Amino acid sequence: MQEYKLFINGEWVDSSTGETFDDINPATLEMIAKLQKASQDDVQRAVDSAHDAFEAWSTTPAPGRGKILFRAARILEERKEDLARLMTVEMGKILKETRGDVQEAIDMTYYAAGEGRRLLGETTTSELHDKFCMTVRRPVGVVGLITPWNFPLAIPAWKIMPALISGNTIVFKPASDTPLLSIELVKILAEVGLPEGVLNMVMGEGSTVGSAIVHNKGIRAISFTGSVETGKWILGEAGKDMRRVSLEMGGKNPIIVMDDADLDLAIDGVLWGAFGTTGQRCTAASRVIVNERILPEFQKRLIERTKKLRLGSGLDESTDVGPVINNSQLNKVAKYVSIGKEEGAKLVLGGRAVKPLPGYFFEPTIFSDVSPDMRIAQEEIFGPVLSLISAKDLDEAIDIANSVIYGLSSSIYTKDIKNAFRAIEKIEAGITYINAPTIGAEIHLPFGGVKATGNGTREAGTTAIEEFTEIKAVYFDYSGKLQKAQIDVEQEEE
Ligand code: UN1
Repeated sequence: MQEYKLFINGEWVDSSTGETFDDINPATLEMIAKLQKASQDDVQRAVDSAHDAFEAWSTTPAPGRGKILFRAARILEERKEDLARLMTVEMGKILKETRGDVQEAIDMTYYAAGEGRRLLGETTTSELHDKFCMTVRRPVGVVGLITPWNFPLAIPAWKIMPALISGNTIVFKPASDTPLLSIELVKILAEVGLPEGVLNMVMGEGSTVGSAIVHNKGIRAISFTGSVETGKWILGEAGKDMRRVSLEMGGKNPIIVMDDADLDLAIDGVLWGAFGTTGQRCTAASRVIVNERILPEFQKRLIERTKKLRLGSGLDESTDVGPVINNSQLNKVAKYVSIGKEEGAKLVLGGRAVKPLPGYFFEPTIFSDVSPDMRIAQEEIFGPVLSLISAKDLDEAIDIANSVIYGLSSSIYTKDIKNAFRAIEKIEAGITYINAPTIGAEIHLPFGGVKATGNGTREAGTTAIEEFTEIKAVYFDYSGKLQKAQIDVEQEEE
């Protein structure tokens, strides 16, 4: 059994705890690797190494940093199929999706590499003569990156690549359920010449390793994707030392289906949005808000199509839905099914854990007659459970869409331009799709949400650089005399 160490200062080193944890294939329950658990001291070693590397890395011209990223992107491309297969074995989602996950990392790596020739600031005018004004971007310093298990390569790349191109050095903790893709990514970056100490990886539990990152004052900014509870806690803890935090947390993402929608298209979208990745996406569609006039027909056709989804090993190309990640997620999904029944929603499909293989499988599940205030319509389940909610018109559908604490992704199926623009204007979310499901964000657009989904920051897109840089305003006075802003300004003649 392969045992993996921590990556500190350019080397794979033993953790100081002597303890390990297991990496399990969620479809078969086979153990695939052992990972060393870091201690608080190990985190400190990683932070020290990132500090030592900062001066040289942050002063390397950004296009030079970009060259390293371009090389990494090419290797990711060459190894795409192997990485996708490894990801399916470790995380469970089907090959089509793990290939997409790797592709998302490739896209982000190229995009960030190209950003090395931009990192744009602004030049602007001055109120005074012979004075030049501009903004420049500076790296934040040592940053702490904490990533989830559902996108084992894409989300690490969303964070690592923009942080690197911006000149930061990194202490990175991947999710304990899926560290292997992060290990591969670290190996690739080392192979293409990332200097030692620039990227350090520590593994282990959130309560020890994550907490040590959050509390380490040497880390200037933290970027976290995960649960609302953990995100709130991080914001509070890091806030005590006024350190930057960017959070991307859950969703209870709605798809609104209007009575003028193309129903087949909407059903295709709902199936993909709700049951893709076994519902384990922040962006997964977990509520479908359907116009009451078409609800019976929609429900009938949706159930027929959902019944055809095949559960099984993600390595089998004919599988549609893989396992959930672990036993505690399986129990959580089962618990929400019980809650839904107790609340009086009607279980119209699925609802049970099943065993096509020894692992953690749960049937695609649909509840009808869900009222918007039920817990299954309010709380993030992060599994293959969909709630159907009836709405009499668009206004009511939007009110229902907005009635949750979250605001990440959203969607509307309609052929009416007015409905589409009303949804864009009124739905409280960071992302709105028209005639497409809630999942499938592209890396060159901002990703993130409103309300409890985050703290206002956005990842990816041009905002990726904002997340990892400080802006400095520069005033360059070449008049050779003291000029006072606001005071020495020429007044217009009355
Ligand atoms: C997530 O679930 O945390 O838009 C990220 C999507 C993917 C990213 C999901 N590109 O569904």
